[in-house]
Parts: sequence; structure tokens; C-alpha cells
Amino acid sequence: GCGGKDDAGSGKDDGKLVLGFSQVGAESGWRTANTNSIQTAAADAGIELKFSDAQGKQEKQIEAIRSFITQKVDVIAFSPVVTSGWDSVLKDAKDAGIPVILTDRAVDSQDKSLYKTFLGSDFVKEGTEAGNWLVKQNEGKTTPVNVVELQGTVGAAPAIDRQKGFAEAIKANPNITVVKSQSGNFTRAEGKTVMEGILQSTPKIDVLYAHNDDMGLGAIEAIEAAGKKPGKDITIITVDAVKDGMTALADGKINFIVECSPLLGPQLMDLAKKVHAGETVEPRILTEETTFTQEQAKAALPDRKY
Ligand code: GYE
Repeated sequence: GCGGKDDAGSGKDDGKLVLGFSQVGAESGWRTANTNSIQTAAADAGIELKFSDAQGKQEKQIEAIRSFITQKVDVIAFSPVVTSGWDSVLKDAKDAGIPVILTDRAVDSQDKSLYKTFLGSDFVKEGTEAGNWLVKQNEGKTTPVNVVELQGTVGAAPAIDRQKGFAEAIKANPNITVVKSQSGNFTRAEGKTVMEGILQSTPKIDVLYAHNDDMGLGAIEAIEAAGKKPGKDITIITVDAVKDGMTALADGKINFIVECSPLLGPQLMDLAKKVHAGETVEPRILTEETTFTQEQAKAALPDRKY
């Protein structure tokens, strides 16, 4: 880098921007694609990435961020596992003069000066899209529609917002009711076990709304094991549109998927360079997304990268 030989041994002055990134974990296909996107984009952008996996634990994320501060990285980015409890560590980063970028998930901090920008999806809108589709399917009908909801990680922005958007969308239709709502922690394994329990305790289930593909795919295993046909006996709506989800959609086991893009890497690297250079950036940067029906999934699958 431009630091030259004289700086050898200083640890960071080879001219490369150093980005510390604390990832949630590896809970889903979405997360794996997101991690790949960030690692690839960092390499492409010539950014030195210090990547840390928190295994779903907030205390590990806080530890990682503190260690990035000690190492004096240039920029810190992270995808907060839950929304609350970040003020103190973010204040430390600010005091150390290290800009922070929120990636994928939001925090509930009132002090917006604690981070430079928030890059990611509109999760409320995703929930609304899911609910709107269901309302449309039941247009003109008054028969009861019993919905089971599999929530994401308790306290995580996508779980809070996808629940909220969906509830708002179905609100005007009193025949559509969420009869059960439980967390499956965004994983396939928990989606399966939670659904097994719900299938036993809930006699009439018309619809499953899962906050991500993986929980939906786990639930599909439970539904099939109970002798029911996913996508026919129970209408299934999920969020993400990763390859396994899209395949199940094309196969008729899922009925509708709201897309949430994990490909945040290139935009994140661009933002890291800008905030490092002291440029002002938009405080909120939204990802562009679409929705998929079964027919649309069949058409999109051959080119689907993740
Ligand atoms: O939908 C889910 C993942 O935060 C948008 O986290 C992300 C969510 C994604 O585990 O699959």
C-alpha cells in the first residue's frame, strides 16, 4: 500500500482501509449469502476485513466491537442481533472517533449520532407485502382464515417489523386472524420443532406465515410428517427468497415469498470508504426488493445466485 516500507510493523498503515465487521451468526441461508457478499466485496474493494461471528449472542457482538475499538480499525460495521442495548458500546466507538455503519438490522438508540448510516431492508414493508398477498387471496370471502406465525429472533428488528407490517395489512379483515405466534429464531431446526408443537395444539391451520425461508422449510418438514400437504392444505408465506426457499416455491410447497436481499457487500464497502473519507452519507439506505409467486420463482430460479 501507499504506507510503504517505513510503516512495516505498525500493524495497520499499509494504506488499506480496515473494516471491523461483527456478524450475527450463521443462522440461515440468508445470513450465509450476506457473509459471502461482505467478504467478496471487501476483497474486491481492497478493504482489509476483520470478520467476527457472534453466534447469535449480543454479548459476543459487544466484545467484538470493543476489540475493534482497541485495534483502532478505521470503520466498524455490524448487524445487531437485537435492537436494544447498544448505546454504551456505540458511545465508546464514537469517542474513539471510529465511524459505525449499521448493516441489515436497526438499533433502537435515540441518539442518531452514534452511527453514520443504516443500510438494509424495510422489514415493515416486507410484512405488509406478505399480509397484502394473503388479503388478496381471500378477497370477497368471509370464512375464517387461521394463521400461524413463526417469528424470527425475539427482539430482532426483522422479527418486530415483519410482525407489525403483517398485522397492519390484515387488520381490516376480521376473518383473518393470527391464532398462534411463536419464535423459531430464524433457524430451520427451530422452525421444525416449533411447528411440530403447533400442529398438535392447533386443530385448524389455514396459513403459515414464517419470517424467513429457513423456518418455513423446517415447518414444511413438520407439516409433511403430520400427513399434510404444504402449499395445499396449509398456505405458506415466507420472507427472504434464498435458493432453497425459491425451490420450494417453484415446487408448490410454498405459495408466496417476499424478497429480502442479503447482497449488501458492495454498498457497504462503498459506504465504508465514504465515511472514512469524512463524507456525509444518507442516514438511511434502503435495499431494493421484490416478491415472488410460484410462477415467478420458476422463471427466476435458473439465475438465482444464492
Ligand atoms: O431475513 C433471516 C436472517 O436480518 C434480514 O436474518 C435478516 C434476517 C433474514 O436470519 O433469514
